[in-house]
Amino acid sequence: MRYDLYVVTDEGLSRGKTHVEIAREAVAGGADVIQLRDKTMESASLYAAALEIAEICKGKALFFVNDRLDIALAAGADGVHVGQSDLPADVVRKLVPKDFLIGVSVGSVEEAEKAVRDGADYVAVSPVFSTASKSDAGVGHGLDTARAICDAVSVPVVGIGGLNKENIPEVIKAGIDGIAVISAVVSQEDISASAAELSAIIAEAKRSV
Ligand code: TZP
Ligand code: MG
Repeated sequence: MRYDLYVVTDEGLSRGKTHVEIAREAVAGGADVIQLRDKTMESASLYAAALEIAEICKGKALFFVNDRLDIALAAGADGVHVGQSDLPADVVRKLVPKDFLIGVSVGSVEEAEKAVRDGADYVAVSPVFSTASKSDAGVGHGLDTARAICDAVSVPVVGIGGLNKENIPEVIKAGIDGIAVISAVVSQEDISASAAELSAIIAEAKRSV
């Protein structure tokens, strides 16, 4: 599984673009993963968006739904992404088909190790740096914590929070496998070009580690 460029959709930060438009443009630019994230949309609309995004991602990118296991399963997504206050990963694991992927947000080595024991396929260090894109994200855990988590677990480790083209090289250097972003792609004028640019920076950074 490739988690190199992981784009999280957000209609509040996208200059008016819908989740589906964000996903289409990000995948066209080479995003490896799309996560549909919306805390307020009604289930029917979220399901409709998820169905379209599943089609867009088919054969091109992995597709995760944030938090909403029901929507992820119903729309045929590749997986669900849960946080520390969502349905626990071990409970999710009991409810899903064998090949269904589970991602878990973590902020410490202990949380990362527990997530893996509970059946996580990847963990996301969240947030790596402080960010205005998520009001309750909290203070960034920083690169030392990111490095410690990468050393502690054998599943892929994604980083999220304040990541951009300037800091990607140092984040990759810390051992992070995947760069998850909202604003560095979703808020840009040209989503596809921004995704392509970040993908190239990630690839170059990985060649130099
Ligand atoms: N989870 C932790 S930080 C964050 C989420 C969804 C927001 C990331 O947005 P940005 O703009 O890439 O900092
Ligand atoms: Mg959540």
